[in-house]
Amino acid sequence: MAEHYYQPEIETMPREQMKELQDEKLRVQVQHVWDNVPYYRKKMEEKGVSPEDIHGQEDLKKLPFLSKADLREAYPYGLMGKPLKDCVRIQSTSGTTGKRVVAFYTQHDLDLWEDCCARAICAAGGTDEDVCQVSYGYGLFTGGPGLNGGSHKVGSLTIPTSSGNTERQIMFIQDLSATILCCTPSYAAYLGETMAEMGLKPEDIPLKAGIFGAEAWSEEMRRDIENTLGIKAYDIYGLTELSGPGVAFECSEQNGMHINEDHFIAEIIDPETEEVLPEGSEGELVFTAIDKEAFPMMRYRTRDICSLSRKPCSCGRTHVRMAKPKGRSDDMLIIRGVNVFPSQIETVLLNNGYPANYQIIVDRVRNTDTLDVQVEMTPEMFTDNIGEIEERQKTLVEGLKSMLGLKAKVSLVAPKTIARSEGKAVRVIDKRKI
Ligand code: DLL
Repeated sequence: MAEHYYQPEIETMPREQMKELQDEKLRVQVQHVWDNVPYYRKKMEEKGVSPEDIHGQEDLKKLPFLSKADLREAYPYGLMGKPLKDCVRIQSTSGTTGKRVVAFYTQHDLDLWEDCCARAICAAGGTDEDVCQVSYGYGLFTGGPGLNGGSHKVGSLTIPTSSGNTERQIMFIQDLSATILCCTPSYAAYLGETMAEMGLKPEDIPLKAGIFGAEAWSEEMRRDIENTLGIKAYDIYGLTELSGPGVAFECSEQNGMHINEDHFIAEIIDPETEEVLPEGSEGELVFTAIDKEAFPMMRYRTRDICSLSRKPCSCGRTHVRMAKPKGRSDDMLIIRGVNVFPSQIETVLLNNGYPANYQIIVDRVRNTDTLDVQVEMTPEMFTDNIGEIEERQKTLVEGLKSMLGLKAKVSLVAPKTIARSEGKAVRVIDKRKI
């Protein structure tokens, strides 16, 4: 299939030209922020930097960072770059602790966000012939509204099911011939499981592609979803602070997500020293939004851990690619001094044939951290033969030991005992913080 772009002149723009475009937008944006966002201007003044010091992205490092703490401090209006009367929408994060992030959008900001989502849908093969079922949550969460807007721009017939009511989702996929499914990977896995229970095979449904994101998911989980739904599964990344889904998206190569560089400049920093790291290094992703008006994020620290690659991509897109984020630095567990990402545990479980239905329970018993991984058996594995279960548990304990360098306790539980998620899955229960 020939590669399909939404805005080919931008998506395949030669790199030199892209840099010029970014530098020009960055200069204008720094001036905009200086003139209109006193909170950030103060930070710049404290660092002794003014708009005249910023000529292009090589000067980015002179600018101060913004973090979640700044967003909390400035909540709700302190980081706005436009008066409220020029704004047409707010969206908010799904966070459960502290003040949520409230992001503001002008019509221009909504347009650029929806363009990014339209690019993602086209990269997954979507056209105006497609029927796009959007099963991300609608409302304050950006997943539903973002992909909905992108789907309209592509001209696909959009089914705004939102999340939940799983059997009805499957009914719509079948009756309305949905070809593209947009939801979190954990919900896609649950839809696949429910379909199988309903006796449906991949060839019984018309889906061809899925656009899944909003949470970290492993390559193994991708393979599982692709097999159970009979589709090609594409990753999509984004965050409310920068607009929502579509900051970056996968192409047919499925090898990293192209960052929409005409809107967002990415850097990778060492989270401890805050130093910018060279291409290919793993570190914290930092973004500067160079043409958002209402909520102009400068050097925003995402806390997501990944690396960047500028290697040419066979899809023809020239935009830099980010590797699948391993997880957030604040998702990283430190267990008995060892750094553990939930995605590493997921890889071991799925490589051993288990479904992505698991929970990680961390506790502290007599001053020692404990790691307990509960994982569901598939109906085919399910048995009451204790010896067999113990053998299976032992294999997983060994697999985890070699992946993490740490001894975990593994408990195999019966199918369907771990709660399913319709949005972002909650994988970790850290009782040490309670
Ligand atoms: O999750 C936006 C979104 C919606 C992205 C739908 C993709 C699809 P927030 O609720 O603000 O926004 O959460 C943002 O989710 O910093 C990452 O930690 C994580 N995240 C988002 N996409 C991915 C992904 C939406 N593809 C936070 N892989 C981000 C890994 C992801 N983590």
